[in-house]
Amino acid sequence: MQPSKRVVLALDAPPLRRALSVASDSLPHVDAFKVGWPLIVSDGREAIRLLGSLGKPVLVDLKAADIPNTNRLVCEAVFSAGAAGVTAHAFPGKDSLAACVEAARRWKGLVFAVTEMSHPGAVEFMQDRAEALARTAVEAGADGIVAPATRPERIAALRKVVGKRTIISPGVGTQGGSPADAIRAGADYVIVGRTITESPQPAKAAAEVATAVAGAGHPH
Ligand code: BMP
Repeated sequence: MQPSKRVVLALDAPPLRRALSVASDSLPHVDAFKVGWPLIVSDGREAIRLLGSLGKPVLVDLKAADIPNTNRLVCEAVFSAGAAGVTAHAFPGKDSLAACVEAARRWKGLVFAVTEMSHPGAVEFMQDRAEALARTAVEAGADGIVAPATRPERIAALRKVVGKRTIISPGVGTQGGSPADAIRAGADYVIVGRTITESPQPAKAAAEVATAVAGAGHPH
């Protein structure tokens, strides 16, 4: 993934036809696409293939959270379909995450470990353990982590744990986070979904996010 706009477009809702149209409208303003469970369940590998054919990396956000063998099988399925990266939870432990990393290496793919999520409920169980989860991500060899744009101070705290590893940060716009604040706090990329996908003018919305990110600079 080459940082330029530092925006990852999250495509969650089917139909695939609509996701592809938003992706192609937003193309000049984003560095990658992220596709999650709803589109994968409805359109599977075709979603990864067709989004990839637009010429930007596709991250598959399945938040794998299983035993090492199943995680490995999930990652192999995802990378063999043409994905550039996957997400996996860190909480099942270092061995489960390392299984993703091992599979990713065979495909020159990336693994992003989930630490503290962006929604309010993440303070119930995840927040207290987020630094430990980030340390597990580093120890397992993950390429980066997912950290919450809704709590920029938490991005800053987690940046201290992961050093130069990539931080991708969802929670911008619809969930209340600011793209500029997330970047200033230490995110390398913001992940943005509905602010773009549900806009009557997705290209304009994507351009606005990219402008806000550019205005924040990227100090790290
Ligand atoms: P939206 O901008 O529409 O809120 O979308 C955010 C995207 O990031 C969704 O795909 C969601 O599943 C994902 N995400 C998140 O919102 N918070 C997290 O902590 C981790 C995520 O992957």
